[in-house]
Amino acid sequence: MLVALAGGVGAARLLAGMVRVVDPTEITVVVNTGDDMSLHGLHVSPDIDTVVYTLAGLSNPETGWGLDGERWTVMDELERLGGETWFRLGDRDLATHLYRTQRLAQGAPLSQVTAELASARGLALRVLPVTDDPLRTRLTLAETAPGFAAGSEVDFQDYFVRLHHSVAVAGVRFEGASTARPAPGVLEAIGGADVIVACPSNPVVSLGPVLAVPGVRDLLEARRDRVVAVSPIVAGAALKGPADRLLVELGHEASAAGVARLHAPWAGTIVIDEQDAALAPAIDAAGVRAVVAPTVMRSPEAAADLSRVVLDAAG
Ligand code: FO1
Repeated sequence: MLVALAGGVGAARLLAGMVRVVDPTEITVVVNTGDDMSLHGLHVSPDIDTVVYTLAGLSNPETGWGLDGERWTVMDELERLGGETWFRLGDRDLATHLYRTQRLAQGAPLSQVTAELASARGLALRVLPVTDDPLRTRLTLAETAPGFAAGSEVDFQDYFVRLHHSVAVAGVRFEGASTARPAPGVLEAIGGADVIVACPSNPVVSLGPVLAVPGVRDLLEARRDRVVAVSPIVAGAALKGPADRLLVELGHEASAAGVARLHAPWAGTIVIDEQDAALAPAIDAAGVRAVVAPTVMRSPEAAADLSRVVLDAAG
């Protein structure tokens, strides 16, 4: 049984390869919910939807989020009304948020709703939110940004989308983490997994919230020899998103070695790209086994090859 700890686009890409190598019914994905937001009265869970859409073959290949072949008639009309359209919700994507919001209002936990949505999209693997409780990533800005003063705290999507994550960050916290409980099945899956994969997600704002849910980090540390991380940083840069800048802004090193050191307490192995092969000795010296392989996934086949590397690394 394999468990994947996942954020958004990078994780979804790896998982699209993983399901070609591992029986999907043997895979449980534990997904970050710190990016979730309430917008237009709807509960939006971007990282869950990115994983589900990508694995269902429905996602927009350019953006990595939302549905492919999307129409925007609702957003266009909302624009005409003067409504909020900075966060783009496509016509079909809206159905997901309408369904999720309605089911949550009926009292169904997020994990149940997520299972229904994954099943409706034909997925055989299990997709679990890390928690059913409120968990929201908040970032403190290190400088002024349009509409926000230096030192102000913003929601994740304000930082990521409204501000295009082009603002320095002084701090990150995960509101609700201290009282959040792992969703049903999360600790059991991690506890019973033969392999635990930390997907190439943003270590700070994608894996950070997952690890912040009480019980998760402790269990991963206890099972460190089963955990294989894939570095989201290649040659000192993030392939997508602000991971490299966030690492530096928060006092870490934006390199595969920096990621390895950050994950060292709970990830015994890290797969790093061939461009970072020279970092392997430093990573080994940090007590993490470095496995060098191509990690840039330009196709599902490449993601499948990387998945094989991860499985081999786990032994
Ligand atoms: N990202 C953007 O940069 N602009 C958007 O308008 C946007 C809309 C959106 C709608 C649904 C969804 O599931 C994701 C969406 N994203 C958008 C991406 C989202 O901000 C990121 O996928 C995650 O929150 C970070 O991984």
